[in-house]
Amino acid sequence: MSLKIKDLPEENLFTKGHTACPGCGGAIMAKIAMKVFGKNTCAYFPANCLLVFGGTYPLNAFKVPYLHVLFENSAVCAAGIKRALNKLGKEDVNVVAFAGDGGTADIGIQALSGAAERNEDIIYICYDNEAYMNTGIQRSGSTPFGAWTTTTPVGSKIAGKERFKKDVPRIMIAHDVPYVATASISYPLDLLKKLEKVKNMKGFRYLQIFAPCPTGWRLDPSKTVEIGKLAVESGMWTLYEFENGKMTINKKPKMIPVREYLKPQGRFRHLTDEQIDILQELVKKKWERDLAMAESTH
Ligand SMILES: Cc1ncc(C[n+]2csc(CCOP(=O)(O)OP(=O)(O)O)c2C)c(N)n1
Ligand SMILES: [Mg+2]
Repeated sequence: MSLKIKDLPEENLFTKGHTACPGCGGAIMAKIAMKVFGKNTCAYFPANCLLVFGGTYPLNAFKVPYLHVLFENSAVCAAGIKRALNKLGKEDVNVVAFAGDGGTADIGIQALSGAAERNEDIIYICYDNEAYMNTGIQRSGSTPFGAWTTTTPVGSKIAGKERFKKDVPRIMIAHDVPYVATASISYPLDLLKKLEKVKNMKGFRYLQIFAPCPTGWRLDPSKTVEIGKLAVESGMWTLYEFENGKMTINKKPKMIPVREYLKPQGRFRHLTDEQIDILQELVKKKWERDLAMAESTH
């Protein structure tokens, strides 16, 4: 039976009193994830917003043991602790790394890849806000094409990021681990299902959760959930899971024009019609590719 919102415990293990910006998608992710994972969990954070707004003494919001590790090595730290806990006979502890997209797509990718290749028995969550937000909105490998960041400025010669978003879930699929999924804070039931699944599985589990950042995206903070829905409905973000070699698409996008997703966000305000066409074409190709993969693996 799949988990519903009303089934979640009242108690928060990621509590109020943290210092996230209004409308932070990462905070929503942490609150839901910790309700599913429960008390028997320990968490590992490389440098990121979540650690800073939720795990800094004396304002720590996480009510489970957690450790701040280096930017480069959250996956291997989590894996080492999991092995140590097993040796102590504590095999039922959920060991979870909570990394940002920068700590995943760029700086932590060698540790992530190594841990995945060894099929370490951990849960790795990347909350994807599409830039290095904690240090002031620098572009990461996960920043989408065209987006303004402080390191992809808008000027007369360049206009936002010139390269495309690095597709880390597909890189993880190539590691042939037991479970890889994409999710979004805007689709809580789908997210709950995936969190519950990773909690109850063994081996390396990777979940990349779309987590809008109103501050970095120059978005009205009341629109966090809405923009996450537009990302999925436009095809910019696909909800899927890859389990034991099979890929399943969890939501077929309506394929609304990508422009509808871009419009509310100041980080895309400068885009030309030509750049929007490039993104629209990219979305189409990505969807066709995901669909083909889902069909070929079933
Ligand atoms: C080796 C290293 N380089 C740079 C930093 C500075 N730093 C701390 S948090 C951060 C941004 C993290 O970005 P991301 O992983 O996307 O998480 P977010 O802040 O967006 O939640 C950076 C660059 C650091 N702590 N360690
Ligand atoms: Mg980030």
